[in-house]
Amino acid sequence: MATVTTEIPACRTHPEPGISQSLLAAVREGLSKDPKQLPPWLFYDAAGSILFDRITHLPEYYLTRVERGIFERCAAEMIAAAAHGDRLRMMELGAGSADKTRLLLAAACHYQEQVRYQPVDVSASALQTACDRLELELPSVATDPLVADYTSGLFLDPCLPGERRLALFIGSSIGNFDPDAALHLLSRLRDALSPGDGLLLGVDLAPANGKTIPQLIAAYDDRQGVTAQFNKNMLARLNRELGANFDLDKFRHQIRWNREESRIEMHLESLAPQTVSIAALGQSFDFAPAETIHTENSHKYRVGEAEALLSAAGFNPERRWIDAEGLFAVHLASRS
Ligand code: AVJ
Repeated sequence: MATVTTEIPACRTHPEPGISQSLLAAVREGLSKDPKQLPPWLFYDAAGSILFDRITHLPEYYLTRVERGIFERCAAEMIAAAAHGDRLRMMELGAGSADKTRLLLAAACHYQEQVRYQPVDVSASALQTACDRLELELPSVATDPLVADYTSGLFLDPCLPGERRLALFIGSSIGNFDPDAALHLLSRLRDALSPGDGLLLGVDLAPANGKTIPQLIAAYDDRQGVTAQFNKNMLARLNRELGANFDLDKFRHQIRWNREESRIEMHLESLAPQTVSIAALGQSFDFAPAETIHTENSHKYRVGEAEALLSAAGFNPERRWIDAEGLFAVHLASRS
C-alpha cells in the first residue's frame, strides 16, 4: 500500500499536538469549579501507575490483598458458578496490570482448557504489557485487547452457541463512580452483554461490625506516605505536562471519611494563600489557605446496597464471596 505523507505547515495558533485535549479540558474545568476538583483518571501516568502498584503492596491497603485472597480460595468455584455448564469467554473493564485476573484465568483454563480474554482499557501500553505477560504465563489464554473508554459504551461481538461471557469489574474500581454514574455504567455494560452472561464485581465494603473507619482511613493514608505521593503526583504531572508551577510542599495529602455518602475522599489541601499558573492553559488559579482540590472518591457499599445496585442495572445477584474479616466482597450476577 502506498504511504501518503501530508505536510502540515507549522501553525502556532493550533494547540500543542503533544498535549491531549481531554487532559486540558479536564484540568480547565476541574480547577474552575468551586470546590475545585480533578478527576481520578489523571493519577495514572507512568509515575502514577508505579505508585499505585506500590499502594497495592502496602500493609494498610488491604483491598488488593484481601480480594486476591478471595480469588485464591474461590476462583474455581466462581468460574463454575458463572459458566452454568457452558464454555466461558472472559472480558475485563479497566484491566490495568491484570495481576489478580490471572487467578481467575488460571481457574478458567482448568475448567475448559482454552480461554479467550478481552481486556478493555484506555491505555494501549498497559494492555499490551498485561497481555504479553499473560500469554507467557498462561499459554492456554488467547488475549484480544480492546483499547476503549468503557464509560462511553461498549460493543462486543456475540458469543458462539454454548458459550457465555463473564465480565470482570474487580479491584473496587466501581468505587470511583458516584452511585448514579455506577448505575449508568453497569446498565451500559448490561446492554452490551447477552442474557445469561455473568458479571463479577469486586466491592470494598462499608464500615460495619469488624471493619472500622480508622482502618478504612489508614488504607488511604499510609505511614510510608506512598498514597500522599500518589495524590501529589497529580500536581507533579500537571507541572511536567502542562507547564504548571504547583509547589508540592505547599499542598498536603488529606483523607476524609464522608459518612453521608459512605465514601473515602482524597483531597489536596493548600497550605497557604497562593496562585498557580498553568502555561498550557494560559490561566492561573488562586488558592485560599486550607482550600482543597478534591481528587478522588472511593465509595464503600454494604452488601445489600451493592446487590440493589446490580439489580437496578438489570443483573440478578447470584452469589457473593466475602473474606472472614468482612472487608471486601466479590459479587456474581447474571445479566437478565
Ligand atoms: C483503584 C479506585 C480501587 O479507590 O481504593 C488507592 C485507588 N486511591 N489509593 C481505591 C486508590 C488511593 C483505588 N481504586
